[in-house]
Amino acid sequence: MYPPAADWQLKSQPTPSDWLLDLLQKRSPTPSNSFAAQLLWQRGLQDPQSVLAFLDATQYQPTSPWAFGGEMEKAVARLQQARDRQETVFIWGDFDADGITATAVLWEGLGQFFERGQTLHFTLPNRLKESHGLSISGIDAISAQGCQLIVTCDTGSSNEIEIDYAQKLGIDIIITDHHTLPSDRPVVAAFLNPRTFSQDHPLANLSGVAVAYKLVEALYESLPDIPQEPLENLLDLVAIGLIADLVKLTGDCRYLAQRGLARLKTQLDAPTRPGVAKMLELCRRNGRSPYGYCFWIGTAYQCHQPDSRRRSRRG
Ligand SMILES: [Mn+2]
Repeated sequence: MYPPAADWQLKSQPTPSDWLLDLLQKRSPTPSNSFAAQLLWQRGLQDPQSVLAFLDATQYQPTSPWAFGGEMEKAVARLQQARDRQETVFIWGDFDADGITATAVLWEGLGQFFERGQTLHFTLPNRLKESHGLSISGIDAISAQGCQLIVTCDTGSSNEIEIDYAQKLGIDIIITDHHTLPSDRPVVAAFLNPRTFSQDHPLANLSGVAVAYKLVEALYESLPDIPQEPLENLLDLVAIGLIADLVKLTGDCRYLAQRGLARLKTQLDAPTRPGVAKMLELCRRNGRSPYGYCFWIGTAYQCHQPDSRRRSRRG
């Protein structure tokens, strides 16, 4: 028996304005740009500035990290306090591609302000034995190492019990995450989660690595004389996490992914991350696109961890 014939509901097709066809024709002279114009128009790109920003990342006006408002101010103030007091800070990451790149972004980014291995450390759940998110046993372990502040990435929003437990041990927490919001804001030093934005906000779809990047960006803006490395050096990691996590690439997500892909390509000629450079080389040999690079790098790790799919997402 054949399945019933598809009953397609076709969206009405408004006609794009002539200026859009002219603009596309100037940028990319081809016999017809009408399909591209139609697609852009239907995606809501209906003024020259947003079309130009879509086509060229350098024309996009990125959103300030301070769009997170008071939560970003609290996060930066708490990190500055930790720095002034020489506190022991732990990054608590996650083991998927977004979580690992987020951990690396905080390790390198916060590492400009804290001494790695001395006042700054990181911890990741063991994928084979543990699930996503904060855990009592993990908190015990880092507490024994003198932890006074945890900065989560790609996880932590719904870990109410573990947050409470950490605080009883005298550990403060900054949550950076993009997973489902709990019914009440957790009682933490700062809570950065883009789900608090309206759906059409340019930061609404940030993945874990991109939230971590915005925190580092705010810290760079607050203490501009301290970092030795340019913030942009982190963008290749941001692109990998954003693309592998399959978030909707609109607004700042698309901008960060575009800039990150450009940065990632430089790893082929002038590698600063040997592991990433090696994976890129393998991708190139297999003829993958730059977008495919990120997805492949992200999923390569999954392929070697076959039990991961049985675990539920909780963080
Ligand atoms: Mn994620």
